[in-house]
Amino acid sequence: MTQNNATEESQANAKTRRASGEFVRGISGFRRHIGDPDVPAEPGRYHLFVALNCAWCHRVTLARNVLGLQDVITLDVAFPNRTGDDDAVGPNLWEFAPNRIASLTGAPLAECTGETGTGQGLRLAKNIYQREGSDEQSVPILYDKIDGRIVNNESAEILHMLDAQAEALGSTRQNRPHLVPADPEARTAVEALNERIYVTINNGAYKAGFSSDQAVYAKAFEAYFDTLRNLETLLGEDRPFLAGATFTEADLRLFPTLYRHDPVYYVRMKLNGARILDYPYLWRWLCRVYAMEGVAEAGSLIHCRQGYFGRSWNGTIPLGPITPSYPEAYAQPDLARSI
Ligand SMILES: N[C@@H](CCC(=O)N[C@@H](CS)C(=O)NCC(=O)O)C(=O)O
Repeated sequence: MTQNNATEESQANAKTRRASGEFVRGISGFRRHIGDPDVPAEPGRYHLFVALNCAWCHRVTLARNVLGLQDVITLDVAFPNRTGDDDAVGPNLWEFAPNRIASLTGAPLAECTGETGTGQGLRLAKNIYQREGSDEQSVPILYDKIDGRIVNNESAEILHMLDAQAEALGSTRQNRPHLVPADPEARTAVEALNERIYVTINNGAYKAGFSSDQAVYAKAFEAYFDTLRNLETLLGEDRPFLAGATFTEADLRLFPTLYRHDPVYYVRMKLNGARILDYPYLWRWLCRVYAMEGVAEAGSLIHCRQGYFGRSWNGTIPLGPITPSYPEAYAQPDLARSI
């Protein structure tokens, strides 16, 4: 399988790089596609396992919603914090625990579900992989409820197949966006944006926040804000979306990171060079996408804050930002300085 820079990062010398303090993301192992001979596009057949604080899962919940597939693809939501060090099953595992109390709210989280996709009420995402002899444990997972098998666990590929098969999967959404443009030139432009956004923004945020080497952090920090400045200029050329007049995959991929920037990443990933609010075109783009049908419901900043802070440092979750508060601020495009 050839490595695609817009989807995953090089695993070259991954061990040495990790040992020297660089955060290196692994590769997803399940890579079948809806439309393959044994993976027919049928309404109601597929299920998604996600966590709402996971930025990669956010891609697939966004695709499910903007493509109008909420009624034909079912969804389970894991608790934002993974298992603790004292858990008998081991630490760092996604669990389906609808009654677990969130320290941020002092109550269970309404969006969290049990595991309903396999029909076995499993506790962990890891258990879904174990059934197929795999030791993977990540989310998102696209699952086939008819033959009881995992189809794919790579968000970039999952959103492509939902886009390509939306009609056959039963989408009834009028004027739904086409995430991958039909026009080859536009598609090339979107792919170039995808790669830069993946390397410096989507994965770059983790490279900055999770690396324990100052030089690696500083390089990721510079690349992140360099791309934000570049995208600000791009959107300043009188275009509502990154690739022009219509919403594409490039916008969908950028949104989860910028949605998390001011309320989470600014502190948690040490990306405190600026807020998105300080970029008037990017801010208005963020509000424009947030206002699209199905976008607001596809994510949760409560889950993000609980997930990113709930098990870090001393476990307390920052209560800010207060003025403005988020996500309410995303309904105020004019909050950013005038253009
Ligand atoms: N390339 C995958 C990455 C998925 C991923 O890294 N998910 C994280 C959550 S944000 C995870 O579950 N990590 C746990 C692990 O890999 O053990 C995708 O985009 O779907």
